[in-house]
Amino acid sequence: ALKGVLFDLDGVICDTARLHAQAWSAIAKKVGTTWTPQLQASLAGIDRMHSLDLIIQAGNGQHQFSEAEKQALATEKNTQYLALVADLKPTDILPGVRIFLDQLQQHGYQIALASSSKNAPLVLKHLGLSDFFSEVVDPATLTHGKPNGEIYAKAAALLNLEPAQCLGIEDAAAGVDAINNAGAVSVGIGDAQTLAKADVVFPSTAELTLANIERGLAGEAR
Ligand code: G16
Ligand code: MG
Repeated sequence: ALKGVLFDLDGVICDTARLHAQAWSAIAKKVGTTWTPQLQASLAGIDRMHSLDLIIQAGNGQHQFSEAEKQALATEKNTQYLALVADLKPTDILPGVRIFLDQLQQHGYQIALASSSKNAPLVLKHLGLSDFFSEVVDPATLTHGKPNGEIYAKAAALLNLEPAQCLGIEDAAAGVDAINNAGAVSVGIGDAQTLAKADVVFPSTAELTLANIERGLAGEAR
């Protein structure tokens, strides 16, 4: 039986992508990369340094960035991102998420966070959700980023559960792959085609209820 639920943060609990985009687009301009919706989408769930590499790669390749230059750019992005995070409020929680967390708690599910973001605890605090999450994976302890399953395997282990006893909830294809690679049950939020590998997909967080998830999983040929 399912006993735990492992949440992604960006795109599942809060639209922090909007804030990451604001901060990254300034960096993109600096390194001579045109900011596009495609580039923004490719950064979903990707950790900070790999995101920077993708932004630099999308440019004209005229300048080789040293490790020190990259560190400085990443720090600049994060300073800007933190200034934006400081304004987050409980009203920035995505639709239905707060009610779903209440429902999970009432039904005795254990809840953990599996975000690639080093700022995730701070975001949860501003949203007033910290108390729901008994465990938060520290991405600094990981060897591999999503789509590797390590982060979801770790989140399940922190709850003392097997991955197969857990649902993972993700909005990005790389995240759904990470859940599947860990051996947990995957719930996708977003476009059914993009997230075709998820065990069940809902168009938005507003559909996240235990009943909908049970119905979705039961309807699936397994
Ligand atoms: C999030 C975002 C990514 C971001 C990453 C690292 O992942 O989707 O765009 O680059 O966190 O964030 P930070 O720079 O704050 O450590 P997730 O896993 O919450 O979707
Ligand atoms: Mg996400």
